[in-house]
Order: sequence, then structure tokens, then C-alpha cells
Amino acid sequence: MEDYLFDLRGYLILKNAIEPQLLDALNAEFDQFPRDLPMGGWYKGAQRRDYNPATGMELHHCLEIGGPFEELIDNPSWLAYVQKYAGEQGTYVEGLFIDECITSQRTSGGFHGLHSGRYKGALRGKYLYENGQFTCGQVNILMALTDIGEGDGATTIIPGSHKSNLPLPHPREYGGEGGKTDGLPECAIEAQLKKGDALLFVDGVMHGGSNRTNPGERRVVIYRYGPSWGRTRYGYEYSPELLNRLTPQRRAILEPVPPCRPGDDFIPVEAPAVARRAREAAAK
Ligand SMILES: O=C(O)CCC(=O)C(=O)O
Repeated sequence: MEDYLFDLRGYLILKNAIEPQLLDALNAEFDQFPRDLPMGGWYKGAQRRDYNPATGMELHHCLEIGGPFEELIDNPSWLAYVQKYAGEQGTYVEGLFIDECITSQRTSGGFHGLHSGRYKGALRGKYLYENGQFTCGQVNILMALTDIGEGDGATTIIPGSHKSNLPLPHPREYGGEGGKTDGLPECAIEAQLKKGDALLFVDGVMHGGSNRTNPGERRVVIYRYGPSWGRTRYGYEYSPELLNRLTPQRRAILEPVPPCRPGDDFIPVEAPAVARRAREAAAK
């Protein structure tokens, strides 16, 4: 049923995906964020880089902060889904890579205009199901650290738009293409979440964040998973300090294929799952 719904709508809601202790630890990290950090300013290896002035404070590359952010990399609540949907399973490049990881705090007046959709969409966000297999370019996990109900600025999705052939009419009326938004097209839904829930969606589905009108702030973390051969959107690189302290499974998701530079004294290996299969075959 889940695969059917993901294929049909382009998203799934994973209830209680983050256990309460981890949720508390993440919220404690958010409490420490310097709210006056200027655009471009760094905080523990993450950089403030709001997508646009309406989206609110966003720290990119938040995995460098460490601690609870590392535990999210291979969280069992979604790992098998992202492996299946975006991990190129069964191919010579099987594996995952997190190509963007951000924190987002949105206060009253903030929103993220509708964007994406299949029509003229980038290959990076494409949805594809072929030969009995999912091959998505990017699958996002948006984790709610606060309850996100009416007026809280829930993520909006146009279900099925990852397969649509036509553009959304009048996108600027819904905050798209730099417009402002007071409402949503009737084909859109608000993915309201309880804290601890996660929204999984293919980036190729049309989505955005509705107007936050309530006081207080919406807190989310977003990890974008793609295939092992991806690279980060803005050129951020995971530091050796971070990579070296990770478990092998987590490291393989941030550095699926270790770099091999001219003169290096080793023969490079394939993507982790492929290398594992080769080892197993050799051992037989
Ligand atoms: O902030 C949101 O709810 C939507 C996030 C978004 O548009 C994105 O992940 O590209």
C-alpha cells in the first residue's frame, strides 16, 4: 500500500518517525542557534543560507553540528524507503548520498512558494518507476520538531504532480516564481504533522510551505537523499572530522565513494553495496 500511495501521490507521512529522546535533543540544539546569525554566517560548521527572504532562518549543512543530527542519517524509520526509492538498488551504483541537509525555523509571515513538479523539472528531482523499480533523483525527509497544524505553515503538496504534464496555472498566486501566497490551489493539500512525524516526498512533486500565521515558530529538519553518485547542491563538503567520527553505515551515506586523487596509493572501490557484493562473491 505504501509503494502504491507513494507512486500515486508522490509523498508519504511517516508517523512517530523520530523517538522522543532524539526529538528533545534536536530541539535543544535549535534552542542554541544564534537567532541573529547573519546570512552567510557560520555556526558549528553549518551556514545560514535562507532559500529566500520569506522562508526564514535556514542553516545549511547542519550535519556538521553533529550529535543528534548524525543520528538522523540512517534513521530506521525512513532508511529502507529512501534506499528503495532513490538508492538505485540492484545497479552498479547502488547506494545513497545526502545532498542537502538543513534546519528551518519559520515564524509568522513566513512561507515557501510552490515550486517543482514534473513539468520542465530538473533530472535531479525526477520521479521514475520502470521495470518494477523506483529510480527517483531525490527523496526528501522533512522532520517536524514542532506540531504543524492549521496556521503553522505546513508543507503543501500537489499530489500526483510528480507525473503531471502541464504547468500549474498562475503559480505566482501561490507564492511560486517569487509571488506572494494567501491561499492554495484546490488541488493542493497541507501535510499537517505532529512533532516527531516525517514527511517523505519526491522532490519532483510540486511542493512548498504554506503561510505561517500563528505566533511561535515552526521547526523542521530536511535531509535530501539521492543516489550514491550525487553531489551537494551548493558545493558544501562534509569535513574529515565529521566523516571520521561516523559509523561505517553513516559514513557510506555521506561519502559513498571515497575520493581518489592523482598519485593516491590505492585502487578506488565502487559504491558501498557494489563493493560488498564483490567481496561476498570473492569469499565464496
Ligand atoms: O518549508 C517547507 O515546508 C517546504 C520545504 C521545501 O519547499 C523544500 O524542501 O523544497
